[in-house]
Amino acid sequence: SPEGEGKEKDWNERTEQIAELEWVNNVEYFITKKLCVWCRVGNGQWHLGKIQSSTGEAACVALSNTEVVEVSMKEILPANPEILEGVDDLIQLSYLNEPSVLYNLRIRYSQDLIYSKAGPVLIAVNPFKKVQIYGNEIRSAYQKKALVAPHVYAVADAAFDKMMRGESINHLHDGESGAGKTETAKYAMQYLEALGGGNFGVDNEILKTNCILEAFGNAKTSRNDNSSRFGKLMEIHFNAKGKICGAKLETFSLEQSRVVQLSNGERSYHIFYELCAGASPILKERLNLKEASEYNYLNQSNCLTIDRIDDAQKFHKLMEAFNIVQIPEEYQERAFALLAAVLWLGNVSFEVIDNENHVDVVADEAVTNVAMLMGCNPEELMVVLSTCKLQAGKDCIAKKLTLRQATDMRDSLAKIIYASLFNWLIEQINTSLEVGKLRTGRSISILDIYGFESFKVCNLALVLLVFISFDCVMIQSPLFQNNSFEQFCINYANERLQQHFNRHLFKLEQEEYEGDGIDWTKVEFKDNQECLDLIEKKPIGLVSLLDEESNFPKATDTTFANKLQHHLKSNSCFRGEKRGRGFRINHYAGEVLYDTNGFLEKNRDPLHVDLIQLLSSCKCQLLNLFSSNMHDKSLKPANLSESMNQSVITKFKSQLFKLMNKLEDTTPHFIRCIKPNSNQLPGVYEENHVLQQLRCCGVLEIVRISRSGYHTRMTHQDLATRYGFLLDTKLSQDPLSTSDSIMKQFNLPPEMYQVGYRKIYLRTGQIGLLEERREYVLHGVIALQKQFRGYKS
Ligand code: AOV
Ligand code: MG
Repeated sequence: SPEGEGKEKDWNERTEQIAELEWVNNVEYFITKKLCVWCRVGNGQWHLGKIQSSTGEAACVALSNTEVVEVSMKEILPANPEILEGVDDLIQLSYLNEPSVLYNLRIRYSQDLIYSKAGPVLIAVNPFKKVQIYGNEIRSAYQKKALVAPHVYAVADAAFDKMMRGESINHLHDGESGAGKTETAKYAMQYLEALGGGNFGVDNEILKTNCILEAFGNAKTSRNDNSSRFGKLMEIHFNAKGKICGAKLETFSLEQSRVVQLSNGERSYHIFYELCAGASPILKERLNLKEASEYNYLNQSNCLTIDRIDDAQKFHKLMEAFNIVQIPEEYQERAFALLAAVLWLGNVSFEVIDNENHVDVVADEAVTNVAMLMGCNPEELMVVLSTCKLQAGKDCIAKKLTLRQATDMRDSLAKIIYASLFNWLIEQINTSLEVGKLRTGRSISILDIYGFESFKVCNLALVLLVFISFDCVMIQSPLFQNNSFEQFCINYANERLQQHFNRHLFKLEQEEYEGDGIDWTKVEFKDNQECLDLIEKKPIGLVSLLDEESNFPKATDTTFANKLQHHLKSNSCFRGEKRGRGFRINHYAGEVLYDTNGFLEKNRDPLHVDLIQLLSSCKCQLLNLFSSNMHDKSLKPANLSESMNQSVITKFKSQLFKLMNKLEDTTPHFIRCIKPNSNQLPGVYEENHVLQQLRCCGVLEIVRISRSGYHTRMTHQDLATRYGFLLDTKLSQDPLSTSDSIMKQFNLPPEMYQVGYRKIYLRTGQIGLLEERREYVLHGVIALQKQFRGYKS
């Protein structure tokens, strides 16, 4: 081949291509050397085997169970040599194909090695059991760099080091629901707390806040017994010595509908059950509290407890956490009273008084308890729950509500109280965490957001449920959950995060190489821009159309579905349903069928002026505070009615954009959490389930790009400043030629680096050589200085 051609091709990519090429041309070699291959047989599973003979089109393969099968060559892929079995970074695999990656992760998983690397990304496979890889000893080993195996501790440690060098960092935890994001995030926090602890006392508090957040923001769903129903960004600030000096918590979009409406087998927020189970007899009496099973909001889903979870014990833990975060006891009790009020609200019932379905509130124990707990007049409460005020000229007339409207009003009140309480708690936590109010510019943020959700898509578990519950009388309630507005919001947020991930790992990287004029072969990746366009584009995107239709009084879920079909059918990520109210979106993580039922109503979520007034009239200070907050918010923009009507999805979108802006300014570390089976079982590794998740997050592409990419990059100026003094020759004025001299002096092989216009690009591991050399020289200097001082004295 002409000279220099080799250089043009990227080194590693070339080896990989050669490997694949060799494979195709060297099937004979595989036969004679008895090398292993992967072979896909009838059921779609990959099996290890050895080729016995090949016709070019097909081959006879002896599987490891001694069975011999004939398969098309298309169904055969090279397997890696045994020495590469269970490598801790997928980059090391000679043959990068799906069965090899799956197998590698499986081998590690079976040895409780739940963490692996895919280049810069940490992969965490949920063990669903306690594994002995955490705790003080292991943590300090990572801190001392005595352990280097992939671990969330290692990621936290690297982030910490980077931060101390002046970069702002964030960890992003991605993965489907129940994959382990929240747990992994907690381990990362634990590590940082241990590292930066011993100052101001905040460090102790950060982990404790998790306990409060999980009680109020997590719930049992069909996919995860402790599912986060809100997103959170925890920003931990450090001082110049690397000690924690404050933290800030930001939360996103708590799922409010869960307070009033549950799907079968799921629970509402943990706190309700914990309160009912754990409150002291005195507290119970003061709040007129009953068993969880007595409350309609809780007993509607036939699920009151979680296996192996003791709600009462959790309640005591929560009280401890409250004290650590310094929420005064008086306020704790007020908060509990409001929770009890929410529960009693669910028991408020209505009686129909005319043939137009208008209603009155039934004056029973429920409504008196609510009034007592909220500190308002029961009559007033009953009026607010069953009437609406209409402005007729100058007069205000009260109109009776229908059963449906009154129920909605009651549920709205419950949701408003709960959501306000949640936000208030976050404020309390923040007040207690922001010790010293130091904004040092040194921070690490940890983002843990609800995972991608789709019911029905991969839910063998649900199908099973149908069979199991045939004995019960549960047939009338829909066992299959529909994907609704909440899932749409969650998946939209995940779609945005995925783009952030893509941008960082693929787009920006490649753009930077090209912009800096270095040789580079592009890696294709799955871009999700079209899906985001489908959702966000103005004026014809899903969000705009939803808002438009929500403002249109006569619109129904069906007209909305038709409108979507009409305007969006040209987008390849959209598919309308022929009949009914459904539509499908082809998300990066798979296709999801949504049901428009309830979309418009959930999106409107009108803020009832009557409810705000009621809250402000209550004797409870917390409720007064909530109502004035709502007033403030609704009054800020010039047009009151407009902001009151700002739709849920619009608010969600602007929150999401704020978050993304924040993320743009920081160096991300990605942790991809993988759920190995859909039943939350230990030791079960379902290949297809794992594969789907690996495909969604483009693991193979990440490995490919980082194999052929340059992990470390530094401006020539920075390189000269840090390592220039190591040069034997005189330092040149031009940083670029200094870079060149440094590379030459340290004999870095030419395929291990590239010199761009602005920066130097190094492959993984190369910077370590330079650092070692620098440390060595510096230590020598320090030792000399010491000696010198000793000599003088
Ligand atoms: P998620 O945050 O990703 O789901 P979690 O972090 O809540 O998932 O994990 C689900 C469950 O898996 C936990 O309750 C643990 O039982 C188990 N688990 C996860 N990681 C580990 C680990 N490292 N070691 C032991 N057990 C683990 V969601 O919030 O539903 O998207 O919305
Ligand atoms: Mg979670």
